[in-house]
Amino acid sequence: AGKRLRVLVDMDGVLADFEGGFLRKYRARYPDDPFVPLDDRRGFWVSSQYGQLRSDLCEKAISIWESKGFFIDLDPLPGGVEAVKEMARMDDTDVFICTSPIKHYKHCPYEKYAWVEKHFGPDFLEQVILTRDKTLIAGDLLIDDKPDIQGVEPRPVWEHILFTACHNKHLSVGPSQRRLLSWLDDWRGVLDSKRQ
Ligand code: DGP
Repeated sequence: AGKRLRVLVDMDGVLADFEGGFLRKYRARYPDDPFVPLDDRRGFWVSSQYGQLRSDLCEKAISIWESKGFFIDLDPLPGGVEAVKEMARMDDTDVFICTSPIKHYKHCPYEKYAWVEKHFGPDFLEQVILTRDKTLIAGDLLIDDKPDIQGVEPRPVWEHILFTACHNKHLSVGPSQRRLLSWLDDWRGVLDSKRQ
């Protein structure tokens, strides 16, 4: 019998459709301004690409996710909630939702908890980790759509599995970096590969 497997799952871009929710609310609020179609998204930071499109669009983009209701209204990405619930039921497996709140804290942290309660139920709030530095969190796997996950710990203990998103799908990553293309991909195989 091996030790328990600990899986850390990111929220925005992995469980919750941040990019889709952003684009929908941005276009509703700024219908006369240009936007970046999801197929044209490049780079993790939405505000950087909007700022490159036109300098005033950086702060308009930021205004969207700083608004009340942005995070709670995000739709679940296909299969994600079901996959995490299944992981949580697996023998010898602990799963945590590991997410970085934005620094505008008025709505985001509250709504992240509310989103987990809405889609997973109140008992699952026990599994939520809010941190701006994921390198400090110990786990066997971190499933996350951000290509470069850095912090004060130079040697995080997890293996980062890059979850494919519109902003990272064209990135060529090193041969050692594994990807999950979506929740239809073989996430069970990835977990099994880390079990002793
Ligand atoms: P995480 O996915 O846990 O690494 O959290 C990153 C958060 O930052 C998530 O809520 C998405 C959000 N985000 C995306 N683009 C930008 C941006 O350009 N600026 C800021 N401040 N946050 C962004």
